[in-house]
Amino acid sequence: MHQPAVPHLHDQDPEIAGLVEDEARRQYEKLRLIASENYVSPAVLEASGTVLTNKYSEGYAGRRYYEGQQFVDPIETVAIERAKELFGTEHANVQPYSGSPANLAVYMAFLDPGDPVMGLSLPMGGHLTHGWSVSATGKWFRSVRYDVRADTGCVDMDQVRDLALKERPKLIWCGGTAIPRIIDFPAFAEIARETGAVLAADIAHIAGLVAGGAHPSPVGHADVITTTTHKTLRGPRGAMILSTAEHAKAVDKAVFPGLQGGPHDHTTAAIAVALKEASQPDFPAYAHQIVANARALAAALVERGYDLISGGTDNHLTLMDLTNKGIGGKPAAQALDRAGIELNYNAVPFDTRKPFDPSGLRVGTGAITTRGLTERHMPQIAAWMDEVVQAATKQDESVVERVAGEVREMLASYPIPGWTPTP
Ligand code: DSN
Repeated sequence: MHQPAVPHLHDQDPEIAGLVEDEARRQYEKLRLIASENYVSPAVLEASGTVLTNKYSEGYAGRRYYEGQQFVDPIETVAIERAKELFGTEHANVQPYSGSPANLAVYMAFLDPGDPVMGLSLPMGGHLTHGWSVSATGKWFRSVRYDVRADTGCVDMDQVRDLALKERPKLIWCGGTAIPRIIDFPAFAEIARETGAVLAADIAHIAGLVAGGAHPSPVGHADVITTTTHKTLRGPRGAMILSTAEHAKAVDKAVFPGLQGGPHDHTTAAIAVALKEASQPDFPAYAHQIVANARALAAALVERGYDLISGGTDNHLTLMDLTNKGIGGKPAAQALDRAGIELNYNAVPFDTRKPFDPSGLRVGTGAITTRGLTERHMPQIAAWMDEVVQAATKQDESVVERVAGEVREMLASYPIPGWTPTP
């Protein structure tokens, strides 16, 4: 039985209740190293599961297309004010359903179809919505891609400037999904200014680090900032767009009515709660601990002979290239998952393998830090990972099973928010 209890779900739909319970146990028993995931607080979970899911609220506070907004308006206003306060921005829109719609809204606000857009290419750590070919953003806009340097694994700012001067993108994206190093927002801003582009910073991965002072902020550099709310920021599945007052109208119009219908008010409430949590005095310690854990894990992996893109990390994530280990990212990730260590296979810069079976693994520390793991646990995690990767090259399932047991045993001392196992 789910703890806290979900009696109505149990009675009404035991099949789904059972699967939810299984997922909760899975999240409890696994060492969750997926860099874009976290565990939200019980308060965020509760806000997500309220009667607010019953409401339609197209429009914005005081300007809705449905009646009955007496309580939804203040909820959305509180979320907006908290976002502005936490990140120090003049404007916030908390309605995007998730990161991809938030990014699409930026195109809608600033570009016309066919306009040039520049972003970090996907296999180099960018995001689909930064103009990658299979995404609507790559099909409907003229996409220009910049890379990381082969020798440093870091974004090639000379190439960014040369390409921007040559291609004159209307929009430049910085940020992405697999960038282990600090994003140089001032350098991007200078290039955007010089070339007359709008600079958009996608801080989905690092928003919690920015809020907690563990990564420099793009505020004051980027014209517009997008972020999901569920990664290091530790909120519900959702997104926000932050901007200067100058762009407020364009951003709001792009989100609604440009792209979306009614906002998900239960998510808005949960975002408000998460933003309150992120503004508490203990949040910076959490953000810095995420980075300390990622650095300790990266160092322990290097010690075991793993090749890390850029040699290490400045944030919550590490990108491992398994080429020298003689195994692809996918079989390694699958063996690690069977061993209770959950992460995702990932392309590495200049990957010679296919995206569905690339050379790398992406590892993040946001979720395990929420559980209370610290630097002292990281050498053990690296040792387990190494044992399993080596075992996977020999198809040795006995190691995988033993590690899964050891992982479960260690994690039993580190509860997860929102679910308690019953014996
Ligand atoms: N899928 C997200 C991630 O894992 O980084 C980005 O969209």
